[in-house]
This record gives sequence, structure tokens and C-alpha cells, in this order.
Amino acid sequence: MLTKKSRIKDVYANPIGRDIIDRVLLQMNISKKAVTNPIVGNLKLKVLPKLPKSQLDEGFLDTLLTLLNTEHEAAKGNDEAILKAWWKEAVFYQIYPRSFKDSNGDGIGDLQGIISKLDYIKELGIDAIWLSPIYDSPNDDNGYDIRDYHKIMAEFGTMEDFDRLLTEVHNRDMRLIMDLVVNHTSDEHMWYQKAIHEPDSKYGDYYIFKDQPNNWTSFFSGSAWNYVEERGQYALHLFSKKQMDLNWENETLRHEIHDMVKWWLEKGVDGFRLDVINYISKRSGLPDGNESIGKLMEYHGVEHYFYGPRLHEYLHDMKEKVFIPYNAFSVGETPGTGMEMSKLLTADYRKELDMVFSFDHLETPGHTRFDDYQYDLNYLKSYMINWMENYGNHCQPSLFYENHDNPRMISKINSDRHYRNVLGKLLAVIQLTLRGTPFIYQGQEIGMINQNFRSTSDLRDVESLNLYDELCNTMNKEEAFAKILAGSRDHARTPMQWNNQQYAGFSTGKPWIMMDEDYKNCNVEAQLQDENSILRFFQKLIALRKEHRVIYYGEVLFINQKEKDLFTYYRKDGTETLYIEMNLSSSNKKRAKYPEGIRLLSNYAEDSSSFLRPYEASIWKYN
Ligand code: ISL
Ligand code: CA
Repeated sequence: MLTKKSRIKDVYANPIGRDIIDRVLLQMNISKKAVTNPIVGNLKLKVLPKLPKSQLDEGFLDTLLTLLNTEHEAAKGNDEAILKAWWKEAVFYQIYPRSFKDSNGDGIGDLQGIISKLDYIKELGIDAIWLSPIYDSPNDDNGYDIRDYHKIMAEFGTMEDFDRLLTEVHNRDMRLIMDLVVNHTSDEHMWYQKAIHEPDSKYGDYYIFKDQPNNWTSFFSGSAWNYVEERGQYALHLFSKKQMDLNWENETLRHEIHDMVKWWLEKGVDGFRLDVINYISKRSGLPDGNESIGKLMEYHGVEHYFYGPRLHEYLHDMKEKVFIPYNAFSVGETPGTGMEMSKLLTADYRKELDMVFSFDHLETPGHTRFDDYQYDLNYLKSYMINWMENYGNHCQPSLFYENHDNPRMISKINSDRHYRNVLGKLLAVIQLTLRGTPFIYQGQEIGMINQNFRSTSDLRDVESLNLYDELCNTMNKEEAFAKILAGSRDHARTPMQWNNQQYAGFSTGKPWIMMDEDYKNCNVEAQLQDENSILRFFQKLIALRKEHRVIYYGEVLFINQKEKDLFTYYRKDGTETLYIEMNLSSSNKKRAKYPEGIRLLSNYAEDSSSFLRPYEASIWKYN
């Protein structure tokens, strides 16, 4: 049991304590050495709030201790071999259906559009597709606000289209996973409508109601509570005002969700990506969030639900009752969980989730998504080293930089067009040669970049638009727009660039969201014809990955770790050794040594001798 008399080093020795301290340091941009040095390590927790300029108060300590003392488990060590599984060998491709391919000219991507591009996906070398939500929805958050789990969004097609899509995916020996959004539903979902109109029915307790709101804030600006006149109470929404949080404490609701998931598994889908699944268990009593944590994390209340008291129980239950019987795969989206929490959520012997997406590599220390800054790849290097060395054999890392919620990675690192091609390929090498399961986001394979949005009328995303309104209270419109522009999720949601024709071959009609002129140069058709393109590189790299199975299960051995801008490692097993060498900067970098063996693939045509060129990335095979 840890108390205020415990020393910082004892907290850091506790897995959950380490996760939380690491997270706080990351947010504040303070090096880990600040905690691991003995002077600080020996300080008692209770002195922290008393230090000059301390941003931490007593409430922070209480929260920390509650979190630490409710988790009694620690993940097992690393002595057993990695268990094999199809999803540890697969390359996933994420489709954002609204922006992938439109088949009927209404400017909105749809299921028939996806079907028409399955051969393209297969030829890229993809093994499994993750579809962002396609269920019936009023689209307040583009389908992440579900109105009916058993119906297809009319704009996307029909259930017959879906069945056809699933068959066509399977016919090509690929798998399909769906997006499962069960932290919340749309306020237009029948359950919510009954909950407010028939509070005495079984639905009355399906959502989270309170007589008085607490201080929790929504991720999409403002209070997380709506006043519900029908009940004279407040209802919780961690996301938009139309995304109402479900009450997982209610067992009938949990069974209802299990049945719904089984319904899709009966159809033959291969698994799920579980939206903000770590938020489903909220601390009972829904206490106010601590002010200093709220300020630090930019949202109030997170500490009471990002790793809630019954999270493991709910996940374990769902795995046993629903996923295991259907042999279904599950990857959880878990914003805010650190490595140790992720281990406890995914270790194979614990039977909760197969994998999670962690997000701490998407911004460098001290930055958040809405800051305009240049991402330093040396941070990605240190992050990857840490995960590869410490995540362990019972857990499988996910490897990704892009999805529908984040600006394009190339733009974050270096927006100089000159480097686009080599940089896109370098990122691919990291993603496809480390140990883990890669998730490629649509458009990443052709090196799509951020869009030139000119004003808020070009934007569609509820998060961006709400934040803009909020920022306008404290800054002028230009400043507010500039901030939105840096982090808007819409950068990733513009139409897939298929060719150089009008609307990029995405649609014959005007797309639902704007696109700039980039498609004229950057598109699938042109890149398929260009041996030197990012797309061709992805194809070759994925093929290489399948040929060299050492990439799936082999050891990762890093060398030159301390050498800035140089990222080098071996992949090794009993049968072969690969050597990966990369220059993370836009300047020439001296090589640590000239590699032996043969160069299998590189983003530069000819090899040079003593130095690596800007963003050079090569894979060598040793004998
Ligand atoms: O926690 C966050 C703070 O910015 C976000 O990262 C947020 O948790 C994350 O964007 C959650 O994403 C998922 O759930 C949302 C939906 O809008 C996203 O598109 C989805 O990926 C609500 O369903
Ligand atoms: Ca359409």
C-alpha cells in the first residue's frame, strides 16, 4: 500500500505509478532523469505540493494514490516465447468510409466504393481491413455517434452491400474488422430515447444521469453534461453533445452489448477495433476531477475513467463470453494508458484485449495535437526503443502514426515537399520492420499530406469547430483558426486521391469535404506507374516483410542508441539477420559503420559509402 509517506522511487517502482509519472513528465516536457535521480527519488510524496512552483496539489496525490492502490497486479516477465497468431503477422489497412471511394456520385464514400477498391488493397499486400463506423448515425461525429447498431448508414449503402463486402474481402483471403463504439451512443439511439422518456423502464439506467453535474469537461469543448429536461437531470457525454455515455455498471446493458457484438460475429466479421474502450468504467460517485490534473491534461475528470476500477473486469468478461467463442480479434483504442497499463490490458494470459493503440508517440514531449511545431523523429526512436525492449513477449505492439483523428505524419515532421518521397518511405520502414502489427491509414501509402484549409467553412469536424468557437473567446479569429489548422482531424479525412481527374477520382460529384490541388501530383494512378513512388515502396516493403518472417517474431537489437539522428537495429532469429539503418534528419549523417551483406530495399537508388543522405532508410540482409 502506497501512502503520502512513500518515496517517489517507490511510486516509480510501481508499474502504474511509472505510467502516470511518465505521462506527467511527457506532458510537462521534463526528462525521466528528473525522477530517477536519487535526490528526487528519495523525496516523500507529501513534499511535492510544497515545492516552489509545484503544479501538483494534495488532490493530485490523493488521485494518484487511489489509482495506484486499486491496481494490485503487475504484468508477468518476459521468459516465454512469443505465441504465434494471424494478427501478429498481418498488415492492417484502415478505411475511413466517408472519404475512401464514392460509387454513386453523391460525394460521400460508400460500401460499393470500397468493394471496387478491394483488388487495390489486396495488391498492396494487406491482410486485414479495419472499417471506421458504418452503422446508422445522424453523423454528429461521422458515425462515431451510433443510432442503430444493426443497420447500415443509408449514405453508405445497405446490409446487402455489407454482406457482399464481407464476402468479397474473404474471397480475397483478407479479414475484416469493424469499429465497435460502445462507450457511448447517439442521443438518437432508441435506448437513449427510452431512457429519457421512460425512465422507469429497463433503459432508464442505461446511461449516466446525475442530479447535479460534476466538473468533467468534454473532449469536444465545454462541460461533459447536458441538462435533460425530461428527467430534470444531467446526462454525461465525454464527446459531443449528441454522444451519450453508456452506463456499463448496468449488467443488462452489458449483456445487450454482448448480444449485439455476437450478432456481427455471426455474420462472419473477424474482430473489432474498440473505440475509447478504456473509458467505459467510471469511478463510482463520479467525483470532481482534480483541478491541477485537469489543467495539465487539458480535460477535467480523466483520472476517474481513463483506467477505471472495473475496466479489466468488463473486458475480461467480454473476451470470455463473446470474443473467444468466435475466435475474434480485438484491438482497443486506449488514449492515455501507459505501457504498464497496456500490458495489463493485453497480456495473452490475462484474456482481455489482443492489442491496444497507445498514443504517446504522436506528439513530442510538451506538445499537444493543436500546437504548430516540427516533430523530432529522435523522439519516435526513443519511444520505439522503449516499447520494443520493455513491452514483453506476452504483448504485441501496434505500429501506426496515422488514423482518422490525426494530421498527416509527413506534414508534422517536415513540410518541405522536397523530402516527401524519402520521408514517407522512411516512416514505412520503421513501421514495417519493427516487431508489432502495422496499421496503415488510407492515403498514407501514397504519402498524403495536410490540406490547405482556408477558413472554418472548409472544416467539417465537430471537434475542430467546437474548439474554434471556444478559442474565439480568448483570442482573435486568425489565431484561433491557425491553432485549429495545426491539429484538425479533417486533414486525415479529405478524399483518397485516386487519380488526377476532377475530385481525384474519388467521386463524380462534389465531395462532402474540400480537397486542395495536391491530387494532381499525388495520386494512386500515377504512383502505380512510377517504380520510385511511395506506393510502390510500400508494396515492396510489405512483400519483403512476408518473405522475412524474422520481422514477425525475431528479436530487435538496437545499436548506436545514443547517436542522434541515427536509428539502427538488427532483427534476428535462429535463421536470419536483417540490419535496418536510418538517418532521421534532413542533413547528411555519418554512418556508424558500413553494413555487411546485401541491401534488400532502400529509399535511395544507389548506395553511398560513408554517410547516409537525408532520411535515408535501408534494409540489409546479413549472411
Ligand atoms: O482523448 C482525446 C483527447 O484529445 C482524443 O484523443 C480522443 O480520445 C480520441 O480522439 C478518441 O477517438 C475516438 O473516439 C471519438 C471519435 O470522435 C474518434 O474519431 C474516435 O477515433 C468518439 O467516439
Ligand atoms: Ca456515395
